[in-house]
Amino acid sequence: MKANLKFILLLFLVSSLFSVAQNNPLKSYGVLPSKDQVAWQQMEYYMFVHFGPNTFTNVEWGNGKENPKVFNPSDVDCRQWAATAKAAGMKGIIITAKHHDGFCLWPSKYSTHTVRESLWKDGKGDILKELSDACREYDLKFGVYLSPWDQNHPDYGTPQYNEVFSNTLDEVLSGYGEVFEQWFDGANGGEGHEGKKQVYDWDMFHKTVYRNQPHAIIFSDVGPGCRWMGNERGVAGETNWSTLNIAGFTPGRGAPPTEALNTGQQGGEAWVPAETDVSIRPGWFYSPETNDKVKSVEKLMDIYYTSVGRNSNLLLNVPPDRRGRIHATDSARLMDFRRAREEAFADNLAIKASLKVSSTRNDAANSKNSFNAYNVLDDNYETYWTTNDNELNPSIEVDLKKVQSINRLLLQEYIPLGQRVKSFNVKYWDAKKKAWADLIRATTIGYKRILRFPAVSTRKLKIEFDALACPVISGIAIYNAPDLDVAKETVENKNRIEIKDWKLISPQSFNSSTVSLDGISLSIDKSVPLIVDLGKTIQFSSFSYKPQPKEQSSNILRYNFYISTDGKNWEKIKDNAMFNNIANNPVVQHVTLSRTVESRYIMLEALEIADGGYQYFVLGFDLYK
Ligand code: FUL
Repeated sequence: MKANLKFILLLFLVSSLFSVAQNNPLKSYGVLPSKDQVAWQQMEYYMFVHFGPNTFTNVEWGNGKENPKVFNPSDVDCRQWAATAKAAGMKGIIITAKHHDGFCLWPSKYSTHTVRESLWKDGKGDILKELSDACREYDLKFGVYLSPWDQNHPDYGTPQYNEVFSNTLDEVLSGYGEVFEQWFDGANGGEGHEGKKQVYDWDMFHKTVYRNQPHAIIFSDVGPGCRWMGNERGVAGETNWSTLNIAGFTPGRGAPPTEALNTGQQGGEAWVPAETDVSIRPGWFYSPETNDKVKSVEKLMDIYYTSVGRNSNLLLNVPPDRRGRIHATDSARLMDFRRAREEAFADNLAIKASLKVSSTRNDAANSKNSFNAYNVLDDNYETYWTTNDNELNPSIEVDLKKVQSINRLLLQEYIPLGQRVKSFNVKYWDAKKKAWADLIRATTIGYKRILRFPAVSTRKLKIEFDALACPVISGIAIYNAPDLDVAKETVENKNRIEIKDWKLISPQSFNSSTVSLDGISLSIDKSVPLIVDLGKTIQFSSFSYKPQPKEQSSNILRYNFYISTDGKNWEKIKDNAMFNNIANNPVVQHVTLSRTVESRYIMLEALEIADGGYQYFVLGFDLYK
């Protein structure tokens, strides 16, 4: 009888505990990612490939009038691209199927500016076919970039173009197997001057994508799948919410402010996570002039921390050369980059740590509790530690069991339940003072956050969270990574001409004696041209203009460039030319002239400023043999 009673009591206890758990299910918080968005976020790192006529013409934006015959790679090998991406640790490849010049890398029936009209394979080739096959072979996902802005198509600027673009999408998305991401570039250099203006039918484009590829992630400034994070330098916001307000905004000129794109918005109405697109070279397309400017492994590691380490995927552009192969320098750099990542994250010093938490959901004492703190140390993203609903400021102590030198902390939230952590404090145990000392304070975690800090020797770390809903932490790891110096990015160009006795003729008030021409720092009224007396007659075939390195700022977008032997009679060498993509990617602009010229005076005349304003910056000017 007594035994029976005990049994009944036990049963009662177990079932009431069970019902506590049942009555206290962990609820999601705010807007949530779709399953496809979670799977996409877990890809973390994949390749961008810019390839097309620009590969052969040394320009960043073709104008659609180029002869399609310029596209004539001697030795295309998409399997080499895929093998390189695979060996680099990437999960997929996105190709510029059609850039702003309208040139299609497949024989589209909706265009007359395609590989079919080129000399490559006698017009019988199809890059999309070769690349999608290679991606399947190497188990990589395949994605496509299609620029809505099209400088070649005769219908551009009319309502018919929307049909054309939708048909083009349909053709690409139905012809080459599964597409994981559809990239819609918002860039449009054609509307500020005499260019044609197109009102895009985004609704129709999205329907076409989803009809063909229901699982595709649509990239644009405002998603809906993922968003541009506001610059092409590889630097996502330190605060980075995957949520954003998108109502009333469009890709391109109607996009939210770049600041909002960079950091996302707490409580934003849609889940639109950040993707960081950046090129391994200064430009997006291959140019022999950038063979010595491939980003260093230190720089790539830095970008890794400011992209994947800041809750963003990394889309790294590696442009094939004129053979149609990834250049040896780029591919060697990718392998070094992979090794550097492996080295940095080889040894998780927390793997055998003991943990102490301020609380655990339901029952901290129960080691079988499915919200147990030790879930943060297993390798399983699906398991996590969390607290009761009302505990928004819990903490976790990680005891490494012996003193270690540490300089990296990796944290992951379980995003299928929403992005919850607003900020967190990291402290380390100061053994001498026998007290916790402040190490770092940071905002937002999201899918993945990696913090870098100067190495400290300690046995214990404590993380204190401040969350919008009880934090759901899926992973914590601690490392001691080799510290790499971010090497200088610019390499001296051998053809640069040293100009010593130059004089600034305009603007007049500037005293040019103290600085060199390649290091001037001028802010000039749009109406005032930059005129330089080079001191003697110089022969040159290209020049470079160094803008302010900030997106959408006061830099020259359109210009005229003149030469003169007497400073009075001028010959126009560049007429209404454009520093392509300077608004989004304000790197040094290198302009090759159509011939070698001889001149004593030069004049750069600004016609349009990137931010639409009335002043422009010149931070350097150079001439090259
Ligand atoms: C920009 C474009 O204008 C560039 O040419 C490049 O394709 C980059 C990825 O997006 O907006």
